[in-house]
This record gives sequence, structure tokens and C-alpha cells, in this order.
Amino acid sequence: MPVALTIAGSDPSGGAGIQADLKVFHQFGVYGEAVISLITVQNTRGVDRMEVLSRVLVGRQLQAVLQDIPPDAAKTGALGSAGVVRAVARLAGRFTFPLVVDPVLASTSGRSFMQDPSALYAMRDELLPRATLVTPNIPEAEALAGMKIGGPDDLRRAAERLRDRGARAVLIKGGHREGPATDVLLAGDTWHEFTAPRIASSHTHGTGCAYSAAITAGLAQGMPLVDAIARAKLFVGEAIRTAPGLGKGCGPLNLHVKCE
Ligand code: PXL
Repeated sequence: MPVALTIAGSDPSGGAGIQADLKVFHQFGVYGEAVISLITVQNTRGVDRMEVLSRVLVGRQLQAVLQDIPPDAAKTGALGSAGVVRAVARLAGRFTFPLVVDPVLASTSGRSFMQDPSALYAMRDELLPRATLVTPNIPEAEALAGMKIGGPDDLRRAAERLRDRGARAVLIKGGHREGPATDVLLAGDTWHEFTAPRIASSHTHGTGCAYSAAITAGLAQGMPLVDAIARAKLFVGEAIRTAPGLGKGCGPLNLHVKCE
């Protein structure tokens, strides 16, 4: 059985973070493991509190998993502090499987998941070079590349900057742009685009988590990167379209979508 690991934060409302990642892994028939980096107090209306675990506790969780059931692919989500980012990056240097870095900086509602700016720099300088794929949205790509993204040319320049910082592939997600939801992938020197119609919905909590988890599941199953992204994109579109309408705020997706 393929095994996938998430290293991410807890969302008690179940729509994002490790809860979403595990549901997605399960849905794709992949055995899921979860190392917890931080705990949030939140529901679909927003994030109220956050506590980041110690870098030692996060590192030990990761070592325990690696020594016993090493995954076939892993992803990171919200990591919380420069110490946690560095602890993960250090162990990631020895990963023999693909690593997807979802560089989560803030919740949809705008709450920062990074304790201070040094966490962003640690992510850029120490974790990005270990990434098989990094999956920023536009604000995250702007922060990591240190530039404003105004149009398609900027977007490609930002992708090149992140590739030049050592990520093997960069997927900049178009959810924050106008028009169709087009994501741009730079894999080595090759460009790809993944397009889906924009869906007007207020139930999009955890979309980024579900997307990167679905890509990670595909990599754990041995799919080529482009195929894993294409399948994940279809999964997320359907999950938004059929969202169950739970919660009083920005509700979760339907993670029970059938996926072949
Ligand atoms: O979707 C980003 C995200 C990641 N991780 C946790 C979250 C969220 C969004 O709310 O709560 C724990």
C-alpha cells in the first residue's frame, strides 16, 4: 500500500491542515501519516488562536515515523516557526522520496501561521531547496520570491526565482487571479498550465491543503508529477463544486469525491 506523510497544523473543524490531508490520502487509497507542527483554535469563521509545537517535538515525531513506516511521498503545510521549518528541513535532506512543500503563510481569513519573518526566510532558504515541488498561491509566491505579481510575465518570473532557489518544480496557483483558475507549473525548464473554470463559492476552506495532499497522494502512488497535478486539479474542482455547505463561515470542501 502506498504511504503518504503530512507535516502540518491541526484544524479542529476538519476542513484544512492535517485533518484535510489525511482525508484526501484516504480517499485516494493511500495510507496516511501525520506529524503535527502546530495546533489552531478555529472553525469555518476564522482562526482564534495558534500554538506552535517545539522544534524538538516536531523533529522527534518525524524521526519516529521515518524509522518505522517511511512514506513514499510527503508534504508540508503550516509549520509555524523558523525552528520547526529548520528541524523539518534538516531531516528532509535525507528523504529518499518526493517532498511537496505547500508554503502556507496565513489562513484564508488572513491569520498568519508564521510566528515571525525569520520563518519565511527559513522556508525559502532551507526548505525550498529540498522540495520536489513547491505550491504557493500568489501572495505566497510574492513573499517567497520578493516581488509583486501583476500579470502573467511576473508570475513566470516569480516561478523562475523559486526554481533558482532550488525547488525542482514550482506550481503557482491562480486562485487569487481574475478569470479561470489557471495554475502555472515550471518543472526544470518546462512550462505547463492547468486550467479549470472558476467556481463562485464561499466554501473553499482548505482548498490549498486538499490540492497539495492530492498531488502528494499521486506521487506516493508513483504517478509522474504532471499527471499527479492534473488529477489533483480535477479532484479539487469537483470537491468545491459539491461542497457540503457545512459551517457558518467559509465552509469545507467535499473530500468524498470519487477519484480514479
Ligand atoms: O489552508 C491553509 C491552512 C493550513 N493549515 C491549517 C489551516 C489552514 C487554513 O485555515 O487551518 C492548520
